[in-house]
Amino acid sequence: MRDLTRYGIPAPMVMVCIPPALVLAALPGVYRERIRALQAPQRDGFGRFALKSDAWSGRGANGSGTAGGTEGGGMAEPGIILRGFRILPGHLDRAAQTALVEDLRAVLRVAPLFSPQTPYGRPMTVRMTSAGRYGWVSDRTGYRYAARHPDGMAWPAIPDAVLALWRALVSDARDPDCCLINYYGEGARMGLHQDRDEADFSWPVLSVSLGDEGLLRIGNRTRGGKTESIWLRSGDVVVMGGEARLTYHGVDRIRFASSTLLPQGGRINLTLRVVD
Ligand SMILES: O=C(O)CCC(=O)C(=O)O
Repeated sequence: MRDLTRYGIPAPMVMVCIPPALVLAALPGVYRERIRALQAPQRDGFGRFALKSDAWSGRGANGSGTAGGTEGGGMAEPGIILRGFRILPGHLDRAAQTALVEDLRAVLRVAPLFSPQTPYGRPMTVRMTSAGRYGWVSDRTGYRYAARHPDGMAWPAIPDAVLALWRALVSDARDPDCCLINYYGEGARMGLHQDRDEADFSWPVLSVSLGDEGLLRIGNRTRGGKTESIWLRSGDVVVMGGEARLTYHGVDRIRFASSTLLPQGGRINLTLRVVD
């Protein structure tokens, strides 16, 4: 049986044995969305799916020659599919998460977190920095990739452990150009948006969550319409590719201090992108 409490569904609701349709209808919306997310893999036959080969569509599985493909048969791992977002709960164990945080501290010593502004001059609540050939920046002149940190230094290299994740889950034929590092302190959030500053949308975006839980909201390929949400926890990895590559998404809130990974609390999210 799946551990539904892991998705924030209270234990008593899990234990009572009444027809699932009745339970679903009676639940508040946010619980309903989580249960639907859990059911999705069973509905579409992706209760288990092979990474690289079908973790996303568009590259790799059919021998496009530019992605990792299915060599080795792919690694099967339980996952959740929500509107095409492939979520791998707990992909990184605690030791891997801790090691990754250490790697990121080294990045931040060279390229500190900064507070971006929207093009409309409003400060974003998320602080950020990047590693790789490009970093993502935003200020009064717009959203864009830049070769340098706003303070003028080149971005540090993407840590090996992060590249290893990309190579294992997405492609070993081409590395990402940018590892955007978002830090969500208490009260930080990210509005619904599309990731569309990259040149080639056939490359997926790979996202890694560390630290406090964050409520990911997933919308549609155009603005508006119904959305669904799922709590992401430390160690969860998400692949946004294929049809989901241009889907609106955002983080409504975090549960500050819900994780012990970061001593000061907060949530780190990494997104790996091929830029040009
Ligand atoms: O924090 C997250 O889980 C999502 C981050 C995101 O959407 C982005 O950086 O574009």
